[in-house]
Amino acid sequence: MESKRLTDTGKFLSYVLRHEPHAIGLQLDSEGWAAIDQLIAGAAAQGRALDTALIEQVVQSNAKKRFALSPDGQRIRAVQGHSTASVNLQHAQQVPPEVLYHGTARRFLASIREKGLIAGERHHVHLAQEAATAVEVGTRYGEPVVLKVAARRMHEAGFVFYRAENGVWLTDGVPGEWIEEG
Ligand code: HQG
Repeated sequence: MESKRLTDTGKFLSYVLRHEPHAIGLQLDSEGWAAIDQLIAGAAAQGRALDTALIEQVVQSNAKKRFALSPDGQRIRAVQGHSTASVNLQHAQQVPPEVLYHGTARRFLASIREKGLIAGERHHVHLAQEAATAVEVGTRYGEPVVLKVAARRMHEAGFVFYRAENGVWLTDGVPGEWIEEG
């Protein structure tokens, strides 16, 4: 299958499974799961043809492993990155490594210095284990800047960190004192 169709379908799935399930009348449970037959029917009503094989291929081929299928193959969810209030995914708490990285754009730095890292529309601040990943994330918004977060010391001070199924690290917010500009 050509990659454009997979990329395009992946973007659509991110949109409805993370942000706007109501756009196609889809119900997500609090862990973010949607019934695949409802997803297909909702998409069809909007003129978008999906089928199980296409959905499975997107799940498998997605480079960031953004989606997961339930063991019975009947349901799908995004593993992180939600903004919709209907989902409250209980991620696994984990002890973070000494340093995690956050990629952002230079134009956000003044506000980050003032307020720390805040989740914004999404449910968490997203952090990466590798600086290179953070560069890519920051590039989406402008000239990238990589911030170093003293994650282990933050954790020792009582902050909670989670690791999503696809390896993205999450926390509720990062006050400025834990941030170092690389
Ligand atoms: C910035 C992608 C001003 C923050 C990536 C970011 C990630 C502030 C933007 C995932 C701020 C929010 C998430 C403050 C934070 N003042 N700006 N106080 N605090 N910001 O897209 O982290 O491809 O919601 O730096 O790989 O960029 O979607 O978050 O620039 O894991 O799977 O506010 O999205 O994954 O932007 O990206 P986003 P993000 P996917």
